[in-house]
Amino acid sequence: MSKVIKNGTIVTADRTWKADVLIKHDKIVAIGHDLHADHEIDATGCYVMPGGIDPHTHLEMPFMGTYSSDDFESGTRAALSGGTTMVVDFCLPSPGQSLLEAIDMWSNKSTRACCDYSYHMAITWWGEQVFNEMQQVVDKGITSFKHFMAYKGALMVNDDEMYSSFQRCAELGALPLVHAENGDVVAQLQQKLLAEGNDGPEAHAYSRPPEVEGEATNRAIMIADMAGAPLYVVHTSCEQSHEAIRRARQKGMRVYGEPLVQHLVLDESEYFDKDWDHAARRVMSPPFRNKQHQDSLWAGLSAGSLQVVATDHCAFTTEQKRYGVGDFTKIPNGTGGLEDRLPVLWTKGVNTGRLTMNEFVAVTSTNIAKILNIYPKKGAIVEGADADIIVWDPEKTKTITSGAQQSAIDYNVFEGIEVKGLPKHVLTRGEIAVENFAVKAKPGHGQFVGREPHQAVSKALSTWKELVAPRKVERTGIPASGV
Ligand code: DUC
Ligand code: ZN
Ligand code: ZN
Ligand code: ZN
Repeated sequence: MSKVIKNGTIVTADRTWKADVLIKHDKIVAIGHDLHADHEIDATGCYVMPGGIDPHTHLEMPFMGTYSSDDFESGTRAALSGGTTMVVDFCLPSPGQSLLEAIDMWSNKSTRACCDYSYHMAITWWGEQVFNEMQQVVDKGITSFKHFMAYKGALMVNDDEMYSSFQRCAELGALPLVHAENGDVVAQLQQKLLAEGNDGPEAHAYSRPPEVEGEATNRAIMIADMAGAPLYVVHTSCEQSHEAIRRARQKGMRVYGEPLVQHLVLDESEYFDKDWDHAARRVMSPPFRNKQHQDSLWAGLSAGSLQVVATDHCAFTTEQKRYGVGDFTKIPNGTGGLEDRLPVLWTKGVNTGRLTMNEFVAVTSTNIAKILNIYPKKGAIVEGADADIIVWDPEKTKTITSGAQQSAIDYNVFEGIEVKGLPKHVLTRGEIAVENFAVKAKPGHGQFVGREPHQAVSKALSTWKELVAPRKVERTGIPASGV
């Protein structure tokens, strides 16, 4: 069946204009005037934008002795309800586990996804098996590899492992990602704080100051440069990390930074002089920062030194958070945000003048589509693109409250914030998932989106032996993604 979105104003990352959008099956087939179809969607007074892409979610993830509470069904329903039509989740092998086995596990979890999804593969250990399997992972369309520089004794990888993995990424045309915090320093600060009797959630913030993030970001950038690889820094939360990214980009390195909507909008006062549950519900890594760091992140988004706004959606119930009563290091790290990312960013960014509408589309959708090499299938309103589209009502308001949310948890970190600007209709590959603000997402509709590798940037070495032998690395760069 064909559909047409009529009378709206199309907003993409690079232009704003009035036109109708014609959809057949799952694709956009025409953009123009006086288009007709079996079914009309009226967009009078609304903006027609590419659906949001959240490149950083943890759905049903085993972590800190439990599992994050939103699975692929509730998580992607939440995503669609807020205008996000694709998520990229982290496939997380336990140390020693085959990467391919982990992909099978995640494929089983994602069968009831309501919107399209892809995966990043986490490198949680290193060895010849991982080196070899990375090729097969790329062949399956997973072309980004995440490295945790924190969570010592669990997920953390060391510098030698990271350097080897980055070199392997460079030759496979894959993009390395880092969670940049100095895990050794964090572990020491945690022990010191506990020994001094600081066991509450506010100590979580003290144990992860901006310096641990700035140091790790800079270290990862230098290692990526030596390996000849680009780098994507997830959840950039502070000026120290942003500064390292800015500097690297100015030198011509392809380094990308991803602030979270939570860090842009919520600050460290959420941890102090608050009741235990309130503070613990906001424990995530990195923690919320002060106003100066927030200003730095906003500036980076409008200046282009930071490219993507994500959520790191990793939702735990209050009951799960209470595993950390008496020891803040046991509070499961993570917050929700999937369904609120777009309305909150629009309200605090576009409505305040910090972002233009086009910049909003760039940082919520188009830039990450380019970085992940899925543009213009995703992130664009052009003929031939997937019909992942939001019809956005800029006048519609609501007050965020957990009682009305799709996420499975019992609170919302944005509780009480009034947003202005909400998705009236949402289409996921041509299917209506939100109609007149009512959610109609269908479990199982979502499909895996495989990605082509980027141009490989270093000479093929292809055997583990060559990698462990010292060699000269040439810095050749990868093709510009234009962001
Ligand atoms: N940070 C979180 O807060 N949760 C999930 C993993 C992470 O790095
Ligand atoms: Zn119809
Ligand atoms: Zn992280
Ligand atoms: Zn994360």
